[in-house]
Amino acid sequence: MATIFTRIIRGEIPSHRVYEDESTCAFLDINPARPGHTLVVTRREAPRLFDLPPADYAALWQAVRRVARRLERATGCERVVVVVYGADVPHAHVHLIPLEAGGHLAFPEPSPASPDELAEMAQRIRRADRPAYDPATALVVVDVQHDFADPSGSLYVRGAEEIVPAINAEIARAREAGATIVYTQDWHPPSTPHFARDGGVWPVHCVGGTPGAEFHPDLEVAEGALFTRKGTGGEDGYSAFSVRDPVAGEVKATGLAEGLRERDIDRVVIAGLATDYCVKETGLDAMRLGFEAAVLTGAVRAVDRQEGDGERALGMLAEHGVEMR
Ligand code: VGL
Ligand code: ZN
Repeated sequence: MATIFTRIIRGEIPSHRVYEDESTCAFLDINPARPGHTLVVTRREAPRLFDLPPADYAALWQAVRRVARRLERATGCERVVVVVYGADVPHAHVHLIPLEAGGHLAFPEPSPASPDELAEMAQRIRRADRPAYDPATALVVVDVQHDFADPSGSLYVRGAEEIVPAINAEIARAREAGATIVYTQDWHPPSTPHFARDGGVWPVHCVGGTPGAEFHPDLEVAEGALFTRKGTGGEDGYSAFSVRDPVAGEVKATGLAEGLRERDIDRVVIAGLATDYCVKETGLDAMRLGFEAAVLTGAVRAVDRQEGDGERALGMLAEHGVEMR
């Protein structure tokens, strides 16, 4: 069922709208704590603010500032108080409340805490980092296949065989913590515009069913894992989440996102090959799709067609909010 905010945004319930953009909408609270009390709401229905995909989250805070500036000018208030309460309506939103000079809003029942209580709480918060792996996390092992990972492979990525022990160690850690392991494989037909001889850029590699597409023989293949094959229909399959027709440009999902969501997985940790292609695209897609993402920087290697491509890919992922581990 649509939330009351969605119904307001759709115009099914009347409101006094003061601002809107592509991903947010702001309207007056009908029970204002002060005149001008405004709610800035995401168009996307997420029950809680901190569950929003990064792009919606960033857009919401941009809108908060724009609306706050308008409230300052419109009401002549001294400051705008920002409240994220959320227990009222399960649809991500922020309250903006104009406050006159000398005015204040009461916080709920403040009472002094002892230095010991404060120290204990501060320590608890500092240690509350999410563990490296948990049941809501998937370790995605990208394309650790013969043609990329073995020095005799047709698209050998320099240093690839060195990361296999590190990946195996991560797989063991992840399984211990109840995380899901996902293995991806580049899996091309014998002829595809992905290959140089058919008009693309790459030497023939990872042809489905041939030894070149097999996992590196030292890679641990865990029981109960998910497997994703990319490019099976002749597409470019750089991301574990989507493939793209190199001629028509059409993008299709691989089904991995749905598979992860079915398991209530909200974070992916990425290792494997190659940093500047499949690792990069997998990380960008993960963020786009609303997953948290991390890259194991010691367990990836780059093609580096241009010197520095791998480093630039990591920089770009970090800019998009991917954790570098
Ligand atoms: C990849 C180039 C071509 C990869 C796949 O796995 O990164 N790179 N196909
Ligand atoms: Zn490929």
